[in-house]
Amino acid sequence: MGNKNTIIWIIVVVIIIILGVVVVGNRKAQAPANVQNQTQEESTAEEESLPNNEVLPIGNNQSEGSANTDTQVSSTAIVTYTDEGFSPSTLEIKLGDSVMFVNESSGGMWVASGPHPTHTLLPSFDQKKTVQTGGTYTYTFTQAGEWPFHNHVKSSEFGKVIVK
Ligand SMILES: [Cu+2]
Repeated sequence: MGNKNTIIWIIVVVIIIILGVVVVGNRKAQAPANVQNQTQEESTAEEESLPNNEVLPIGNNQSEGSANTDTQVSSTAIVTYTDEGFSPSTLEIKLGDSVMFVNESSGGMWVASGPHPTHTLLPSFDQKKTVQTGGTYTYTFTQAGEWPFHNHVKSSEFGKVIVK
Protein backbone atom coordinates (compact mmCIF):
# COMPACT_ATOMS: atom_id res chain seq x y z
CA MET A 1 0.00 0.00 0.00
CA GLY A 2 2.72 2.39 0.99
CA ASN A 3 4.61 1.59 -2.22
CA LYS A 4 1.48 2.28 -4.28
CA ASN A 5 1.02 5.65 -2.53
CA THR A 6 4.66 6.43 -3.14
CA ILE A 7 4.29 5.56 -6.82
CA ILE A 8 1.13 7.66 -7.07
CA TRP A 9 2.89 10.62 -5.45
CA ILE A 10 5.83 10.16 -7.71
CA ILE A 11 3.49 10.13 -10.68
CA VAL A 12 1.69 13.22 -9.39
CA VAL A 13 4.97 15.01 -8.81
CA VAL A 14 6.18 14.00 -12.27
CA ILE A 15 2.92 15.24 -13.78
CA ILE A 16 3.25 18.53 -11.87
CA ILE A 17 6.84 18.85 -13.03
CA ILE A 18 5.82 18.10 -16.59
CA LEU A 19 2.96 20.60 -16.37
CA GLY A 20 5.33 23.14 -14.89
CA VAL A 21 7.85 22.52 -17.62
CA VAL A 22 5.13 22.82 -20.24
CA VAL A 23 3.78 26.04 -18.70
CA VAL A 24 7.26 27.53 -18.40
CA GLY A 25 7.98 26.31 -21.89
CA ASN A 26 4.85 28.01 -23.17
CA ARG A 27 5.81 31.21 -21.40
CA LYS A 28 9.27 30.98 -22.90
CA ALA A 29 7.69 30.21 -26.23
CA GLN A 30 5.31 33.14 -25.83
CA ALA A 31 8.06 35.43 -24.73
CA PRO A 32 10.13 34.86 -27.85
CA ALA A 33 6.92 35.24 -29.82
CA ASN A 34 6.44 38.63 -28.25
CA VAL A 35 10.06 39.45 -28.96
CA GLN A 36 9.52 38.38 -32.53
CA ASN A 37 6.43 40.56 -32.71
CA GLN A 38 8.43 43.42 -31.29
CA THR A 39 11.23 42.82 -33.72
CA GLN A 40 8.65 42.61 -36.47
CA GLU A 41 7.21 45.87 -35.28
CA GLU A 42 10.70 47.29 -35.12
CA SER A 43 11.47 45.96 -38.55
CA THR A 44 8.16 47.36 -39.71
CA ALA A 45 9.14 50.64 -38.20
CA GLU A 46 12.47 50.30 -39.94
CA GLU A 47 10.64 49.51 -43.13
CA GLU A 48 8.53 52.59 -42.56
CA SER A 49 11.58 54.64 -41.81
CA LEU A 50 13.50 53.21 -44.72
CA PRO A 51 11.08 54.64 -47.29
CA ASN A 52 11.41 57.90 -45.41
CA ASN A 53 15.14 57.56 -45.69
CA GLU A 54 14.62 56.77 -49.32
CA VAL A 55 12.30 59.71 -49.68
CA LEU A 56 14.72 62.03 -47.94
CA PRO A 57 17.57 61.37 -50.36
CA ILE A 58 15.08 61.86 -53.16
CA GLY A 59 14.08 65.08 -51.50
CA ASN A 60 17.75 65.91 -51.17
CA ASN A 61 18.19 65.01 -54.79
CA GLN A 62 15.25 67.20 -55.59
CA SER A 63 16.68 70.00 -53.54
CA GLU A 64 19.99 69.34 -55.20
CA GLY A 65 18.12 69.24 -58.45
CA SER A 66 16.52 72.53 -57.65
CA ALA A 67 19.94 73.80 -56.63
CA ASN A 68 21.18 72.51 -59.93
CA THR A 69 18.19 74.18 -61.48
CA ASP A 70 19.35 77.41 -59.95
CA THR A 71 22.89 76.96 -61.13
CA GLN A 72 22.65 74.86 -64.27
CA VAL A 73 19.31 75.67 -65.80
CA SER A 74 19.77 79.27 -66.75
CA SER A 75 17.11 81.87 -66.60
CA THR A 76 16.48 84.44 -69.26
CA ALA A 77 16.20 88.07 -68.37
CA ILE A 78 14.25 90.30 -70.70
CA VAL A 79 15.37 93.75 -71.74
CA THR A 80 12.88 95.72 -73.75
CA TYR A 81 14.11 98.26 -76.24
CA THR A 82 11.70 101.12 -76.80
CA ASP A 83 12.05 104.55 -78.29
CA GLU A 84 13.19 105.60 -74.80
CA GLY A 85 16.01 103.08 -74.90
CA PHE A 86 16.81 99.84 -73.14
CA SER A 87 14.87 98.91 -70.02
CA PRO A 88 16.34 97.94 -67.72
CA SER A 89 19.45 99.61 -69.02
CA THR A 90 21.60 97.91 -66.40
CA LEU A 91 20.88 94.42 -65.18
CA GLU A 92 22.72 91.82 -63.15
CA ILE A 93 22.51 88.16 -64.07
CA LYS A 94 24.23 84.92 -63.15
CA LEU A 95 26.85 83.26 -65.24
CA GLY A 96 25.12 81.12 -67.85
CA ASP A 97 21.97 83.21 -67.83
CA SER A 98 20.59 84.64 -71.01
CA VAL A 99 19.24 88.03 -71.84
CA MET A 100 16.55 88.43 -74.45
CA PHE A 101 16.39 91.87 -76.01
CA VAL A 102 12.97 92.68 -77.39
CA ASN A 103 12.59 95.46 -79.87
CA GLU A 104 9.46 97.36 -78.92
CA SER A 105 10.70 100.56 -80.47
CA SER A 106 9.54 102.05 -83.72
CA GLY A 107 12.97 101.61 -85.25
CA GLY A 108 15.60 98.99 -85.78
CA MET A 109 17.57 97.19 -83.07
CA TRP A 110 21.04 95.74 -83.39
CA VAL A 111 22.37 94.80 -79.99
CA ALA A 112 26.13 94.63 -79.68
CA SER A 113 28.78 94.79 -77.01
CA GLY A 114 30.98 97.81 -76.60
CA PRO A 115 32.80 99.61 -77.84
CA HIS A 116 30.97 100.95 -80.83
CA PRO A 117 31.62 100.35 -83.66
CA THR A 118 34.10 97.50 -83.27
CA HIS A 119 32.35 95.49 -80.53
CA THR A 120 35.65 93.92 -79.51
CA LEU A 121 34.92 93.77 -75.79
CA LEU A 122 32.78 90.66 -76.20
CA PRO A 123 32.74 89.95 -79.94
CA SER A 124 30.25 87.08 -79.72
CA PHE A 125 27.79 89.43 -78.02
CA ASP A 126 26.76 90.98 -81.29
CA GLN A 127 23.43 90.60 -83.04
CA LYS A 128 25.17 91.27 -86.36
CA LYS A 129 21.91 92.31 -87.96
CA THR A 130 19.09 94.73 -87.48
CA VAL A 131 15.65 93.55 -86.41
CA GLN A 132 12.57 95.68 -86.66
CA THR A 133 9.73 96.12 -84.19
CA GLY A 134 8.89 92.81 -82.55
CA GLY A 135 12.30 91.36 -83.29
CA THR A 136 14.37 89.84 -80.55
CA TYR A 137 17.94 88.93 -79.81
CA THR A 138 18.94 86.46 -77.12
CA TYR A 139 22.48 86.07 -75.88
CA THR A 140 23.77 83.66 -73.25
CA PHE A 141 26.53 85.06 -71.11
CA THR A 142 29.23 82.51 -70.41
CA GLN A 143 31.85 84.98 -69.23
CA ALA A 144 31.65 86.84 -65.94
CA GLY A 145 32.19 90.53 -66.12
CA GLU A 146 30.51 93.77 -66.99
CA TRP A 147 29.43 93.92 -70.58
CA PRO A 148 28.24 97.26 -71.90
CA PHE A 149 26.01 97.04 -74.92
CA HIS A 150 24.36 99.46 -77.28
CA ASN A 151 22.08 99.61 -80.27
CA HIS A 152 24.52 99.52 -83.12
CA VAL A 153 22.13 101.36 -85.42
CA LYS A 154 21.44 103.97 -82.74
CA SER A 155 24.53 103.98 -80.59
CA SER A 156 23.22 106.66 -78.25
CA GLU A 157 21.08 103.93 -76.70
CA PHE A 158 23.12 101.69 -74.47
CA GLY A 159 23.09 99.63 -71.32
CA LYS A 160 25.17 97.17 -69.37
CA VAL A 161 24.86 93.54 -68.37
CA ILE A 162 26.70 92.53 -65.21
CA VAL A 163 27.42 88.79 -65.17
CA LYS A 164 28.40 87.30 -61.80
CU1 LIG B 1 28.12 99.32 -82.48
